[in-house]
Amino acid sequence: PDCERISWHRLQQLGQLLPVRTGNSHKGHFGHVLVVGGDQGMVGAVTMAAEAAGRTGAGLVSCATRPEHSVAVLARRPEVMVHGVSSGLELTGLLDSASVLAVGPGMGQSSWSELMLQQVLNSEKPLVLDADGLNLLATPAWFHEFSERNVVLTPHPGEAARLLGLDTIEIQQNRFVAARALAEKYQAVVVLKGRGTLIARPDGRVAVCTDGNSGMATGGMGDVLTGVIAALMAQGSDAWHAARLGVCLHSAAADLAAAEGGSRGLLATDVFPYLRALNN
Ligand code: NPW
Ligand code: AMP
Ligand code: MG
Repeated sequence: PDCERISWHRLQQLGQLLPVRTGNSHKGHFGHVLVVGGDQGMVGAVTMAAEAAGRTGAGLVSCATRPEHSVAVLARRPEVMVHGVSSGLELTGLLDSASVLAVGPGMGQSSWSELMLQQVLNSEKPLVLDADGLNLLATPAWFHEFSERNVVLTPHPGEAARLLGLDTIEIQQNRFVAARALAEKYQAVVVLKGRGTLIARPDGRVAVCTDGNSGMATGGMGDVLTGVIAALMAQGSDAWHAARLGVCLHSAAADLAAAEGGSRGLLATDVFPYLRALNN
C-alpha cells in the first residue's frame, strides 16, 4: 500500500531535524513535559519516560505519580520535578504549567488512574497517550475523539487490539489497515509499535519506520518512546512530525546500542546515551 518508508537517516536527509539550540537559549525555549502515571508496581515506567524526555532535549520535565512513589523517581533523577498526586484537582494545576503531557506509562486502571485520565482528557494540552491511558480509552465509557488537539497515541499490538475490539493476531495480520483505522477512530496520530512501526494520521497518510531490532522487545522500551515523542513536541514539533522523528530516533538509538553491546540483554535505559548522541 501507499506507505512512506522512513528511517532516522532518511529524516536527516530530508532536513527533519531537532530545533537548533542557539548560544543564548534557556530551558524555557525547549518546553515542559509532564509525565503522568506510575501506579502500584510500575513506578519504573514513569521514571523511564521522564528520563527519556530529558535525554531528548525537553527544557523541563515534571512527573505526577502516586504520592508513595515520588521518592523513587527523585532518587533516580533529581532533575525531574516530582509531585505526589492523589486527587484530580492536584493534577489540574500541574497540567496548566506543562506544555506537553505524556500520560499512561504504568498508570494502571484503578480509580486513581481514572481520576488522572479525566483531567487529562479535559485539558487541551498536546498529549502523548500510551499504555494504561490507552487501555482505559479502549473501554466504551472512556471513548474520546481528539480532533483538533495535537495528540499521539502509541499502542503496541495488544493495546491496538483492545482499542479496535479485535485480537492481537488480527492486528498483526493487517497492521496498515489497523493503524489507519485507529487514526480515524480517535482523530489522532497513531504509532502502531512493533517491528516496522507504523505512523498513521487521520487523513490516511501512513509511514513505516525501517529502524529497530528485536532487542527492543523488553519491558520499558515503549515507556521510553513516550518520553521521546513528548520531548519533541515540547520543542515545537507537531504530533505527526514528533511521532515520525521520535519513532526513528528511538529505534536508531536502540540499533546503535545493539550494535555495540548485542541485542539480547538490551535494557530500555541502555538507549539513553545513544539517544543523546543521535540528538546532537
Ligand atoms: P500476546 O501475548 O503476544 O498475545 P499489556 P504491558 C501484546 C507498564 N510497564 N507484538 C501481547 O500479546 C506499562 O507502561 C511497566 C505482538 C500481550 O497480550 C503498562 O502501564 C514497567 N503482540 C503496563 O505495564 C515495564 C504484542 O500485548 C499484551 C506486542 C502494562 O503494559 C513494563 C501485553 O501487553 C511495562 O512497560 C508485539 N510487539 N507487544 C515498569 N518497569 O514499571 C505487546 N503485545 O497487557 O498491555 O502489558 O505492555 O506490559
Ligand atoms: P512496549 O511494548 O510498549 O514496551 O513498546 C515496545 C517498543 O519496542 C516499541 O517501540 C516497539 O516498536 C519496539 N519493539 C518491540 N519489539 C520489536 C521488534 N521485534 N523489532 C523492532 N522493534 C520492536
Ligand atoms: Mg508499553
